[in-house]
Amino acid sequence: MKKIALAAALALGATPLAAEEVLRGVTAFATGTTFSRPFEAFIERVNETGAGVVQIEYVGGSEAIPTFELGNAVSDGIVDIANNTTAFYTNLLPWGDALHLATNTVQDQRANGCFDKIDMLHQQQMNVKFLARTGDNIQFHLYLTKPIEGPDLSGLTIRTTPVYRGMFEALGATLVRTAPGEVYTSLERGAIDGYGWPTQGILDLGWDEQTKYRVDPGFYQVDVNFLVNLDRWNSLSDEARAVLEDAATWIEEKNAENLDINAAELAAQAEAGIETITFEGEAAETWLGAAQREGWAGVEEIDAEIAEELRACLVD
Ligand code: 173
Repeated sequence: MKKIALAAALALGATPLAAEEVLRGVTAFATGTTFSRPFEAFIERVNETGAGVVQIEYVGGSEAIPTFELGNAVSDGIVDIANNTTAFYTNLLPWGDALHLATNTVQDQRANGCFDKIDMLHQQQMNVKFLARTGDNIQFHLYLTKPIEGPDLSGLTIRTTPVYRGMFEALGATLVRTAPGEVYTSLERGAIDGYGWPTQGILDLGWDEQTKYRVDPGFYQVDVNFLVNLDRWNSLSDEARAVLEDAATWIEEKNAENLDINAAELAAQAEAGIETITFEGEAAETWLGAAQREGWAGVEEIDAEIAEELRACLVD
């Protein structure tokens, strides 16, 4: 393709075209599932709008690079662009947990300067450009194989990531951290009594077969981010960067669709036999209070200054 473009340009007597840039992209989630889908739509968009300028070659998911290794891989330039959530790269960005404590949207964060702050911190501390945030309007839940009466998780072994750790620990759970790829077999073996996961994606992964209850209300807000190796980002032409930035804001607008997708997903969970345990009144206050308190306490403990700065622009 490059050769043809060059030959065509020469034949026309024009200046040869700048070589088309090709970025290798990897997702932290299974390909074709909920949290890879926006990245896949973004790649398709870039490959259309960036023809002759920049293309993304979709290498794959956690079978290509293990989930918790993807942060290192994009930081080191082994991967050029990654679809990843902060909970999977806390080794590089320990305060990253702040992102899912946001109560506003990525559009708000672009408008109030928060996005630039988050981008700058990613660049400085992780050598990546923070290009886009997907997952707005999706919350997290606790899913269980056995019922509970109230917000007391003592005696339960729960699969976690850093997202839920502080909250579930404060409520008494015993925690095991695993990548999403290990959840199904952990449930099947009875090694865990439940797991934290967002509203969307359970059926996609087949986990409904092993899940009996979802606990409501949900808490926090999903962040699944597109990260570009900073050296690679800086090596791109302005035109290539513009293609990527345009596709980034295009995919972020689609975050609004999550409200409808959530409704369909909750209906499908009920259809699949997953019962809802809903905390109300004092129980709901304990549940959500633990989420907020422990979430921010964790970030403050890591970096009080960043916590204060981000809280001011992530929380309405
Ligand atoms: O539970 C998880 O693996 C997790 O932390 C997460 C974060 C964002 C989207 C999906 C899952």
